[in-house]
Amino acid sequence: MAAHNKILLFNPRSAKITFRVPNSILNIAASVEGKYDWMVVDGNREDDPMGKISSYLSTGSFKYIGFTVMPGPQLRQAVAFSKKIKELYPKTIMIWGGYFPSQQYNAVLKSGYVDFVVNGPGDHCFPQLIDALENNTPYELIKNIIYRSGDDIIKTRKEDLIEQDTLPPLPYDKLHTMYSMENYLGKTYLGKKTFAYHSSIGCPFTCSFCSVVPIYEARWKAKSAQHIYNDLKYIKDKWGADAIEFHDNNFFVSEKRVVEFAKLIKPEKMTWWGMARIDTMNKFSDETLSLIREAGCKIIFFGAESGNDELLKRMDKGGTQSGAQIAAFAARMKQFDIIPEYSFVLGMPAPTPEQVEKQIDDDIAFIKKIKRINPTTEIVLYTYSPVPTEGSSLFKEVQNNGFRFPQTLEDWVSPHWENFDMRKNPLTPWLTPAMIDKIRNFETVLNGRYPTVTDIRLTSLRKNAIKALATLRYKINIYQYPYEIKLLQRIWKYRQPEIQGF
Ligand code: B12
Ligand code: SF4
Repeated sequence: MAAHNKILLFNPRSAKITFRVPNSILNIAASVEGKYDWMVVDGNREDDPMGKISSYLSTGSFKYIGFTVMPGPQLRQAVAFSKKIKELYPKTIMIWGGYFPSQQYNAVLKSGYVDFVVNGPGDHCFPQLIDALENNTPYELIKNIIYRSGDDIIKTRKEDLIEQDTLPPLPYDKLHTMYSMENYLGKTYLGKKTFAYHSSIGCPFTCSFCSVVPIYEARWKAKSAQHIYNDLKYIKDKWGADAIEFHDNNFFVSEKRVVEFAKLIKPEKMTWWGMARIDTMNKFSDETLSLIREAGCKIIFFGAESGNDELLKRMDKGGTQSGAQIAAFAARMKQFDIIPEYSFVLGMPAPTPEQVEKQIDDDIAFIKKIKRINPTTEIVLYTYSPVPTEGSSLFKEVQNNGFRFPQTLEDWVSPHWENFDMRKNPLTPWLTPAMIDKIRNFETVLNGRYPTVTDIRLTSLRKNAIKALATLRYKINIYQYPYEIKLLQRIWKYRQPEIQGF
C-alpha cells in the first residue's frame, strides 16, 4: 500500500532570474531522506506552483507540507498558498521554517493556517517532529519548535548548533530528478555556471540591526575545508560548475579554514564570492589575501554599514570596525585585486530630525570618499529596517521612536510593508519622505556614475551612456529628480544586487 505520510517541501518564488539551488529546503529534505518520502516544489522553477502543489496534495498521500519563508515576495506567495492549501486540504499539516517565521512566529501561528514553526535550524527537529506526529508521541520537548496551545504560543528550548560535518549530504541527485541541476547553475559575473553553497551557519557577532543575531545568538558552526571541497568537486565534476557563491552569513570567520579551503580549491580554477567582516579580514595576512585571490576569490561582500564611528558603536558592530579602518581596508584590497563590495545601512534613528539628516549626509560623503580611494569598490545601499532583537538597546530605541511591526500576516504582505522587507522604504517614523528620496536619489546617481560590474547583461555602450548622464550630477552633488538616469536604468533593466541577490 502506498504511504500516506509523504512530505512536500515548497520553496516560494524568490527570484525572477538566476535561480539558486533551494538550499534551505534541501537541508530539510536531507534530514528525512531514507526515512520518509519527500518531494520538492520550487516556486522559482514553476509557472504555476500552486497547480503543482495541488497535483501532489490531491493524491492524498502527502500528509505534511513544509514552506521555507523569507520576508518580501517569498512571504507573499507563502501566505496566499498556505491559506488556499488549508481550505482545500484541511488535514495537511503545515510547517513553516526560515528567517521570517523564526522571528515573526506570533503573526504566523495566529494566522490559523500554519500549524508549526521551526525556529532556526531544522536539521534535527524536523525529523523529530514528524516522528512525534506519526507516532502520536509528545512533541513538546523537541527543541527549536514553536506551536499553538489554545490561546498560547509555546516556544521550546533552542538546540545547540549542530556540528556541520555530521549533517547528511544534500540530495542533489534526487532534486535533479525533479528540477535539472544544470538550471541551478546560472551565468553570473563570477562564471558561466555559478553554484550557490552554504558552508556555515550563524555568525559570532551581535550587530544590533541584523536578523541573524536573534536566531543564532552569536554562535557559528562551519563545515571543514575538506568537506566543502568534496561537495563542490562533486558538483563541478557532475554538472560543470565553474564558480561559487558562498551564501554563509560570514564565510571568512576563520583564517585557518579559509587558507585550507583556498589551497584545496586553487587547482580547480573556480571563481568565488563570499560575505565577510572588514575588521576580521583586515587581520588576515598579506599572504592569505594573495592566496585567496590566486585561488579564485574575486569579490567579497562586506558590511561596512557607516563611516560614522558613533553609529557603528550603536549598531553594535563589535570588534574594531571604524570609519578609518573601512577606508584603509578598501585601499588594501586594491593591492590584491579583490573587489570589496561594501554595503551601507542608511537611515538610522537619532534624537532629532536634523541629526538623522546629518547622519545620511555624512555617510553619502563617506561613500564618495571610499570611491575616490578605490573606485572598484561596489556600493550596496540599504535603508535601515529594524529587526526584533528583543532586549537590544537599538530595538528599544526604535520602539521609543514609534516604530511597530505589523501584527498579522495580511499586514505583512500589504504593498507598503513589502517595501520594508526589501529594505527600500522602511516606514520608520524618524525618516521623512524627503530623507528617503535623498537616499534613493543618491543611489540612482551613484549607480549611474559607477554601474555595478555584477550586471553582466548591460553592455559597455549602455553603461557609458548612463555614466555620462550621472557624472556631472555626482561631481556637483545634485541628486534630486534623477529621472533621466532612472529611465535608462529601467529601459535597460539595470540590476540591483540588493534586490536581485548580492
Ligand atoms: C540565498 C538567499 C537568498 C536568495 C533566494 C533563496 C531561495 N530560497 O531561493 C535571494 C538572493 C533571491 C534572496 C533574496 C532576498 N533575501 Co535572502 N537570503 C539568502 C541567504 C544568503 C541564504 C539562505 C540559505 O539558503 N540558507 C541556507 C539554509 C541551509 O539555511 P536556512 O535558510 O537558515 O535554513 C535552515 C533553517 O532556517 C530552517 N529552515 C529553513 N527553511 C525551512 C523550511 C522548513 C519546512 C523547515 C522545517 C525548516 C526550515 O532549517 C534549515 C536547515 O537548518 C540568507 C542568509 C543566510 N546565510 O542564511 C538570506 C536571507 C534569508 N535573506 C534575507 C532577505 C531579507 C532577503 C530579501 C527579502 C531582501 C534582500 N534585499 O536581501 C530578498 C528578497 C527575497 C524575495 N524575492 O522573496 C534575510 C532575511 C532576514 C529576515 N529578517 O527574515 C537573510 C537572513 C539575509 C540577512 N542576513 O539579512 N535571498
Ligand atoms: S557580522 Fe554580519 S552576519 Fe554577523 S551579526 Fe554582524 S551583520 Fe550579522
